[in-house]
Amino acid sequence: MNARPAGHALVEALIAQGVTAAFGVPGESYLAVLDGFFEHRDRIRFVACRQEGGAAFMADAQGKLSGRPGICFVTRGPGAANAAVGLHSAFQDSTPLILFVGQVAGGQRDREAFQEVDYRQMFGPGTLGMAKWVGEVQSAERLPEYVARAFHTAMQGRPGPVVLALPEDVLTQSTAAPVLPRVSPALAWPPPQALLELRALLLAAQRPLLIAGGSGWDGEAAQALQAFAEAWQLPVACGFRFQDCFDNRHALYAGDVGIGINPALAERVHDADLIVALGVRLGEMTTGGYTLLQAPRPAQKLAHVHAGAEELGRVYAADLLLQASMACAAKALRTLAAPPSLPWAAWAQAAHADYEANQIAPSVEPMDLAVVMKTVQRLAPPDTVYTNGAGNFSGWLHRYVRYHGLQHHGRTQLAPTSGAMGYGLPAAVAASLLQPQRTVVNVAGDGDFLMTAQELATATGCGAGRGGGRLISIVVDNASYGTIRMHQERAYPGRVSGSELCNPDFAALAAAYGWRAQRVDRTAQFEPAFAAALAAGRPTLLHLKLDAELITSRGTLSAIREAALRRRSD
Ligand SMILES: Cc1ncc(C[n+]2csc(CCOP(=O)(O)OP(=O)(O)O)c2C)c(N)n1
Repeated sequence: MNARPAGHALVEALIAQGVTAAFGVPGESYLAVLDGFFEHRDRIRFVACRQEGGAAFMADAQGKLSGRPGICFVTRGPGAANAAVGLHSAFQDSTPLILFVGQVAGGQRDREAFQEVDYRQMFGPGTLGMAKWVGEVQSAERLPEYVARAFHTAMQGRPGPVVLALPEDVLTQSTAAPVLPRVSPALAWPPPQALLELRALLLAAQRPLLIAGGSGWDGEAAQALQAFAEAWQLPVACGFRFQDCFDNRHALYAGDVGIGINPALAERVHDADLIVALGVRLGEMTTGGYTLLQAPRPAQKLAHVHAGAEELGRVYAADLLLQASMACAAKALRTLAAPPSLPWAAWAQAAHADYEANQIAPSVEPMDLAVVMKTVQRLAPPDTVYTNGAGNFSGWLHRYVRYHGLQHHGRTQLAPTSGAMGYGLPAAVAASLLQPQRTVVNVAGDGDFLMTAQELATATGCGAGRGGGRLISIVVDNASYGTIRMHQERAYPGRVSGSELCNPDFAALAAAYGWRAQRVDRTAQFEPAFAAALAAGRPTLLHLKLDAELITSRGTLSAIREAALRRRSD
């Protein structure tokens, strides 16, 4: 191997891992790497973002779409601090991601040199919820070892983010270190005995429910899950923001278990006598705050299949714990022979009927978001990717869009289980850039959108939304941090504090960044506006006005306030 700066060797290592784009904000701390990107610009792209939070969200979207680590580069302390939101979101979503961070030269360590931070302390595994592993490259010669470990660690077991610090003096050293081959994650197959135990649990059940989700799925695994569900006629629910694990159009689909759960599905989780949790963490969102499944000993029988040993038995005393990667688990389950007749046919049919009934909603004026979401799905191509951040607006998206199973076109949902506001626009930009033939629709709240609105410029700069697919952002403007307002009305009725917003003209804002933009005030205006966005050759923002009174897809602000006041006077 010819000698070259370690910064170049790092870029070569990324290329060998199959990386074609990295997201970041440049810093003087890693100039040698930026020079490596220049050297290899015909094979890999450095996408210059406008804030590290946006860059890290883009890398998360890259990780979700590809199943391999998303790549983010940031400079020392300030860059790392800004990127933290993306790291935390990747952790909660179990998204493989590598955050490369500039670090001061070895000879300056521990002096609180310019922008110096100890990333092991800042993000270390002991910090619960930020990174699986934090490493610091010790020498140019060992760079390949560190990079390979970062890829393995991000993908293996429960996938997640890792941080690799890059001391400046290491990056400029000349090295003949080799480029290691592409890393494949070591996968865990379920042991045959455990599969038989799972079969026995199924055979003893009357009202089983499968909840699928989490990370590590691929198209074959999703197809195998469908085959397993069909063979056993199992109703399948999806974990919060993992709705594309199972095709939402399938007759066994029961809905998603998360914020704003269909009350009929919540009841069904409660009434099930066996829950098979496949790939999902049994966290607060999936368990209805540890109530649908009571902690630590649920009323239902529980079989939990997860890739991370540390997630198994973490909260719940389950009847069966099974460690397996999601790329393998469903394929193994598919081999389990089902008996000729199953006692729960009516239960499974009712589960899907509840999902279908939940698609119907009374119409509202002047802006009906149920109609909007259904229109989007009717007009958008079937392989459309939907992205969102956090806020009540996402409830309409999750409820009315039927996410296609990822066996058909790969992931169709990019959304943070962490509930991180600002995720949707950067994720949409990344998806559009990485898979330019696909249409990407971002649905955002007004509060949510402005957290990362600067990435409108990234989209314009990198040419996102100008391939065969379209890039469309729908901003739902209710002049409020509506979710918080809703919680306020529940807990402190009538005392509005800190949740009102003074908004810009979103259409004018987007136009200033070179986007097409249109304001939509009434439901009837939406369909032509969305059709025009699909026909346009550049990204479009649609600015939808919504009365904050329509606070969720299920109720109004005044009803929530009145109920709270009634509770007080009782
Ligand atoms: C980064 C971040 N900050 C704060 C919150 C708390 N939070 C959750 S939802 C929400 C309001 C979202 O407002 P908006 O995007 O306007 O959507 P709406 O709820 O009005 O539909 C806030 C502040 C969060 N989840 N993430």
